[in-house]
Amino acid sequence: LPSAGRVLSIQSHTVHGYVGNKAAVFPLQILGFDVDPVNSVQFSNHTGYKTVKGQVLDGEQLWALIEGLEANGLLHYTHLLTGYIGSVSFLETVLRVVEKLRSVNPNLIYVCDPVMGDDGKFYVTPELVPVYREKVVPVSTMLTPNHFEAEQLTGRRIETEAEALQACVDLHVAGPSKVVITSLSINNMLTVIGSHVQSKGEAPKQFRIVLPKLHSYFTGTGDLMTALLMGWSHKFPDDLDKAAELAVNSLQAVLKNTIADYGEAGALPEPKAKQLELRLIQSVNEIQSPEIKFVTEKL
Ligand code: ATP
Ligand code: PLP
Ligand code: PXL
Repeated sequence: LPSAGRVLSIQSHTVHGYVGNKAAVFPLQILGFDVDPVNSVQFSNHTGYKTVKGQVLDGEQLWALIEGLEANGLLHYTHLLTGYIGSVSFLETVLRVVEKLRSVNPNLIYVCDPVMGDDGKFYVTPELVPVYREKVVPVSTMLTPNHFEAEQLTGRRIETEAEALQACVDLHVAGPSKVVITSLSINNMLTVIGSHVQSKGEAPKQFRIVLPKLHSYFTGTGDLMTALLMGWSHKFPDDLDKAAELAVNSLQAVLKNTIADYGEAGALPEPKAKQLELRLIQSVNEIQSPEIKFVTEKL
């Protein structure tokens, strides 16, 4: 079977549990990619636990890895994937990586999850906002902000679906041809909004997928969502509606399996508790061939 492509995935590593690269690498492998992970941090666990120990990679250390690959002629990537990035200097180095990878492969697809925060709150330094906005968004191919991040990147409040669709248009103008707003909270439902332009300046194709909100708090779902969107977009490069439908349905199946597994063990924590871990490995079939329960509505 031919490889779907070779991905450089710059994300967190947690020893225990599934966020960052631990949430992205396995599904991408299942979908046929060769994945080369760079671990931007190595932590014992994600930050929802009471203690976190570990190490952070700095920009110079990231660049050293790129130099090693380059010296051996190993820098040919079809895709770059980035998620949570904690500092301006690391994000600036990621920009150098984009430029370097594009000098080797001008067709490099850069999928960026501009992780900054959620529910009106930052979990990174707000100094990252102008860097994402002015430098990263323009070089990304696909962008997967949540509600809060889309507001930060456009500088405008998003309170209605129409405003979310307009935010996608603004982001297309700034750079990416594919935008998915991964979690818009409207009427107590969760709406995923997608938008795709074939070429600059044309009217985008837009869609929504509406999901019921589950009463648990998951960590790593944003990372998994972006990986699945990237994976399915490779199979359906001109059909973001379809790619997003597959990604969303895989993800919902993972969440269903996660809740069922904790529930059976009598270990389902309070809805607000943040120690749930995705049952990713147990969901290999649902990642490979999701059953479609939530459908895309074209707008
Ligand atoms: P990031 O901060 O990484 O950009 P995000 O905030 O968009 O990501 P999540 O809020 O975790 O990430 O949502 C990503 C996807 O996970 C949603 O589109 C939805 O499909 C699913 N999801 C997450 N939490 C829930 C929930 N409580 N109920 C139903 N679906 C959920
Ligand atoms: N909290 C912190 C500190 C994070 O770094 C992240 C990472 O994105 C999250 C929460 C949310 O994770 P996700 O949106 O992938 O579920
Ligand atoms: O995107 C989730 C994530 C990534 N990296 C680290 C995290 C989390 C979520 O808590 O702690 C280090």
